[in-house]
Amino acid sequence: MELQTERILITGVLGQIGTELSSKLAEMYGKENVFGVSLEDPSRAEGAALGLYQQMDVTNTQALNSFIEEHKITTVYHLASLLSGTSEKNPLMAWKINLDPLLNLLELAKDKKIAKIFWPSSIAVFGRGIPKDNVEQEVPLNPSTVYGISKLAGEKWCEYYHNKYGVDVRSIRYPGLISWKAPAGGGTTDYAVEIFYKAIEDGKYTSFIKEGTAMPMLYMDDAINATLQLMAAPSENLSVRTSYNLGGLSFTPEELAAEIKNIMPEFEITYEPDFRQAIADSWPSSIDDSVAKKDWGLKYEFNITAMTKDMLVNLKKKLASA
Ligand code: AKB
Repeated sequence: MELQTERILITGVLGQIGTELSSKLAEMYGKENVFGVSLEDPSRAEGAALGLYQQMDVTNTQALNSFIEEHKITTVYHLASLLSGTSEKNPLMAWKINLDPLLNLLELAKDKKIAKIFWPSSIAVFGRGIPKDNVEQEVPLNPSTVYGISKLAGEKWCEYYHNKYGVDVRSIRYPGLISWKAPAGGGTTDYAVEIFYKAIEDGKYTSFIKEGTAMPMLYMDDAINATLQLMAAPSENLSVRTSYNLGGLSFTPEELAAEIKNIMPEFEITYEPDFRQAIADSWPSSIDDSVAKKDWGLKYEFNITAMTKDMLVNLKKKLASA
């Protein structure tokens, strides 16, 4: 196969990560070389930075493979996934959606029909038997959620296809991602996005995660930069072919509320934990990402204060113009 221009497909393109990643990739490679698919109605893709959008269920292997062939796709950012909360409610569907399309793409890469894959894993791969803080890259992985189990299996498949067939698949264990352009959906860390919407709309927020629960989080700008850095790194620099730890920030709901209060003094937070508290309790509080820093130069720009300020400014503007 001759690969000259990078032609990129993003699955789950209208989701929280895909919305921002597609704009960046369009700037880098030209909009005409960035393609997107998701379950959403095409009307939702109006204005997206995409050469072409198609409504598609990525578990439909035939539809996905025909699209890849027809548009001469070279690189796939496979973001379509069910997150932790939704997966807990639909375990078998989560397994199917989170694993089957990944295996199909790994097979395509093995057969040299695509050249490179990015696949998101999660801090959900961690579980019991390890310290809560500064969790290192290589530790025993004992996830207790169906989402974590599916991500752990996916990581091992990525490593297997790389070691056995030389497939160039790269992955990051994302922490909770915070962003204002597209809403989060179905995750345990979503409270840290919802809190901003409610602060602006109602001046108060009831958190489904209780006080004292620290989780690893990251602002979307830093997550997108890290993803692009990893994908641009020379293959020989990458020592991890399961998935790289990404630490970012670590904070509790009350610490985030205090940052919001610094800008909006009238803001109030209350707590009503639900089933997602048990998921949060099974995850680490903070992550050691020194391997990503060493292998491909991971770095961050946003701390919790800068992130809070940026979120409030941009989300206020967005909601005012809606
Ligand atoms: C979730 O909460 O499910 C996700 C994740 C940490 O992978 N944001």
